[in-house]
Amino acid sequence: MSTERVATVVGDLIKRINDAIDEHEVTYDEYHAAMNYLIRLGEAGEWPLFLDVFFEHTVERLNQGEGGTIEGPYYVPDAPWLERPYVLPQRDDEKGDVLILSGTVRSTGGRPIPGAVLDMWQADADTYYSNVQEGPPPYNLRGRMTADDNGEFEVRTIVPPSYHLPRGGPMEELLNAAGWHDFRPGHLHFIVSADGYTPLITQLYFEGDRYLDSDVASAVKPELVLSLRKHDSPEEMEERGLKKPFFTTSHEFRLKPQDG
Ligand code: MBD
Ligand code: FE
Repeated sequence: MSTERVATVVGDLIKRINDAIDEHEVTYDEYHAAMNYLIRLGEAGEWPLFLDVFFEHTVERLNQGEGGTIEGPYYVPDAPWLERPYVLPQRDDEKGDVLILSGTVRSTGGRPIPGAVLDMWQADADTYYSNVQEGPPPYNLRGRMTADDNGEFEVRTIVPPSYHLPRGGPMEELLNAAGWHDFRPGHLHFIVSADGYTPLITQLYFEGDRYLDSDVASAVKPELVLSLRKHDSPEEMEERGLKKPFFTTSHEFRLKPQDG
C-alpha cells in the first residue's frame, strides 16, 4: 500500500472515530474500557471474528458484489477432495436433516464451466466448525469437489440450522453489553473457482430461517436465499437409499471471467 493510500484511509478512520468520541462525549472510564476490551479481543484470538462480523460485508460488496458474500473467519484450506456421489464428510450420527444440494457453475455470460471446483464448509447442527473449534472431528463438514462436464454438481450434507457466534469470549461480551443478538441464519459456505475466472466466495441461506433479516454479520443477499423442498415418501427415500425424510434445493453459481 502506498504512503498516500495509508494516510488517506487511516487518516479518515482516525478522524471519524474522533468525531464519534466527540459527539457521544466519551469519558475516561469508557476510553479505558475500550482499550482493555481491544487488548482482550486480541488475546482471545477474536480479531478475525470481530472484523468479519462488523466490516467484511462492506469490503465484500465493493469488491465482489452480486452472487457473493463474506468468507467469514472459519475457512480452512486443503479440505479433503471428495469422490462422487459427493457427501460432505460427517459423523455416522451427524445431527440434522439430510440436504441434497444440486446446481450448476456458470460464467456470468451463462456458459456452464466443466470441472469448476467447489470448496465447501459449514458448522454442525450445534454451531461448531471443525478444525477451528473443539467438538467435530477434523474436516467434518468440509470438502472439495468438482462440477461435471456440464458444470453440474450434487452434494449431500445436512440442513444448517440458525447459527450463533462462538460464545464465552470478548465478542459475546460486547454483543451482550450492547443488547444485540449473536445469530446468523444457518448457512453453507463456498469458494467456487475455475481457471480463467475470479474465485467466487459466497454462502447459501434457507427460506424460513428467523435470522435472514437480522444477520449479525450483515451478509444475507436475496439471491442467496434458497427454498427447501421436503421429500418424505417411502419411494423417494428408498430411491436415495435414505431411511429418513430429506430436503432438496439447487443453486447456480456465476463466476466472472478474469480480465484479459
Ligand atoms: C461465521 O460462521 C460466519 O460465517 C461469519 C461470517 C462470522 C462468524 C461466524
Ligand atoms: Fe459461517
